[in-house]
Amino acid sequence: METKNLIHQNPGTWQEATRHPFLDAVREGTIPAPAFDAWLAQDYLFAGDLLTFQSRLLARTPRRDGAQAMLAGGLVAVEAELGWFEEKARERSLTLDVPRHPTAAAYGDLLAELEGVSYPAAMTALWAIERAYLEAWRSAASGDPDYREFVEHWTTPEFEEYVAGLGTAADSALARAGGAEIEESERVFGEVARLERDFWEMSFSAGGEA
Ligand code: HMH
Repeated sequence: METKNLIHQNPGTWQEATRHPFLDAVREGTIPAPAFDAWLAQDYLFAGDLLTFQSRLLARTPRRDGAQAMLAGGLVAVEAELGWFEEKARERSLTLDVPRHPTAAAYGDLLAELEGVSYPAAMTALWAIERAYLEAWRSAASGDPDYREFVEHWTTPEFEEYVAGLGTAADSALARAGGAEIEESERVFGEVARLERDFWEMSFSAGGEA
């Protein structure tokens, strides 16, 4: 089993994780500001949780295939991303000191749970998390200039290369995994995809409430 099979075997789930009216509205420039701002503040919280998960994953990543260097580089990038979110929030006069929405809390719970799953499953989950964002933001590309820097953040060649590196590390781990670990990897892939969909849904509905 390889990472690409996970996407091919779950086309509907993956489509929902990576295509959403939120992203269409970003592309068209019709996203209501409250929806975008809600996404930004909740994604900042998510990125903080991701940093925690990824730090602990690095501690159990094997040296083979350059996986440690790849993941350590990713960790530096996630920390820098927190600073970038802080800067974007300042520019938009937003506070990042907001309560966690239940969906962001559920995603944080999954990240915490991933600390207890096998290495192949945890690496597969991290790959799915980043791969979902790459595809999702690609679907918002070539649109409204107001949001271009957000689209670019997750569609640069560097980010693409990072996602490919995560895929290589996950495939290498899956190639060595036993049946139970493969099953666990399939399960966490599904959970990541479901929470990615819920995250867009959460952000988009925040616009309707305003
Ligand atoms: C919800 N998924 C979510 N937020 C992100 N920033 C990423 C993935 C990519 O890091």
